Amino acid sequence: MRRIIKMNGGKLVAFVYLVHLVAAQDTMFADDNYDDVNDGIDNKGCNCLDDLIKIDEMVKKKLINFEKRLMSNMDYKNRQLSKKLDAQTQINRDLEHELRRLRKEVNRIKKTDEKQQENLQTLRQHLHQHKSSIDTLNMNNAGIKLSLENISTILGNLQPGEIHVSTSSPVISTPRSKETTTEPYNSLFPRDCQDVYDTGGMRYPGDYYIMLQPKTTIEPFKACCRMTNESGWTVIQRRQDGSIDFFQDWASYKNGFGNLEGEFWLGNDHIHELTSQGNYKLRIDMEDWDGHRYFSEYDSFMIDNEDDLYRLHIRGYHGNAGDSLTPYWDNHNNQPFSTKDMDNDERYYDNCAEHYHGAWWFKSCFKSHLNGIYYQKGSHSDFFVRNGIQWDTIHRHSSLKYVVMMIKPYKVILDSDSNLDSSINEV
Ligand SMILES: [Ca+2]
Repeated sequence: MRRIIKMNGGKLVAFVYLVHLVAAQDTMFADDNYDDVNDGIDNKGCNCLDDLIKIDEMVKKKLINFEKRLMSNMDYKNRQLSKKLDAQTQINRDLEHELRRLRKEVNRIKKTDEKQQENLQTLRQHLHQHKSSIDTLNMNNAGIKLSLENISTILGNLQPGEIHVSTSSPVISTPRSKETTTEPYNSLFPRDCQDVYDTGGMRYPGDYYIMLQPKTTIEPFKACCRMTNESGWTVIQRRQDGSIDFFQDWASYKNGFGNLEGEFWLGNDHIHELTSQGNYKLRIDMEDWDGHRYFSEYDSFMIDNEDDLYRLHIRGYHGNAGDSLTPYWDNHNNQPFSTKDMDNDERYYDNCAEHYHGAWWFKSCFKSHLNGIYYQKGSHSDFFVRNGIQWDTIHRHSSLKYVVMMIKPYKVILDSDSNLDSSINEV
């Protein structure tokens, strides 16, 4: 047996295993020969060497056969594995190909999307230009109608022989200065949004953006008109999304700030110029964060010029929001305007504008303050901090979601609050 082991050298472990396997398979044979050998020892003498040689040859044959079968089986398995590997490789190639195709498709869609975005942007620009052109045309239309009316008035007042034709002067004159306001008003521009309505422009309800020039204004300015089926409101303030900071100084409130198409304050100078043209009505539309809508109207509204600190003159409340501008206590009527850098309020120990983070016709301090902080969802960090957009008769502590303040001429002469004649559902 040792000889057999030496013969197979490096395959020692496999060989030992195989020998045991063969020996096990040939137990009967070995047992028979063992008996013969024992018989020989006992009865005929020792024939062990011949038997061992026979066993060795037999084991060799079996080993060779086993090795052949094993190799054959391994070849078969290898071929099977190769086939599977080839198939898997092909699948991988197909997947890679599909992945490349999908990547190309994604890139193509991306490029198409970018192109469409560019086209959309271009279309938006064109639309904006068209809207501006339409606004300009409407504005010119209103201005021309006004000018024609003025020319008709002038011609009607002229006596025969007073007509002088000058080829060097335009038919429509340039806007007049404050020094010439005693002469007939003949601006190219409407004096307010009701003027636009009255002259036949912009009869479809909605917001329009046009140039206005009140009677005493030297330079026309752009304004937002909210047209209804019955009239044209000039918007002087709007809060709707908190995009504009209303904690501004005196100069900003004087000249106006913000975005006319979003949130803005038209400017105290312009509000004074507009409301100095005659009796004006103020309307305030409001909405809270529960979706409830309110309005307050005042049939007389005017503010003084800067020398008089834009003092508020207001009366004639009606509406469903309650009167938070002219109540008995903290009546805002006749109060000057205050900002964080111009304390005109009646609270001697504090600056209401700074304390409540806004600007208003504060007294000591307010029953309404529509220029406070815009709180998203109306929530305050402190329930008792009243620095939001406040209208006390709606709620003393929550902040409003939406506010628009707008004005229009109102022809009724007010003798007292009891003789008011207006519709509370006009808008
Ligand atoms: Ca004060």
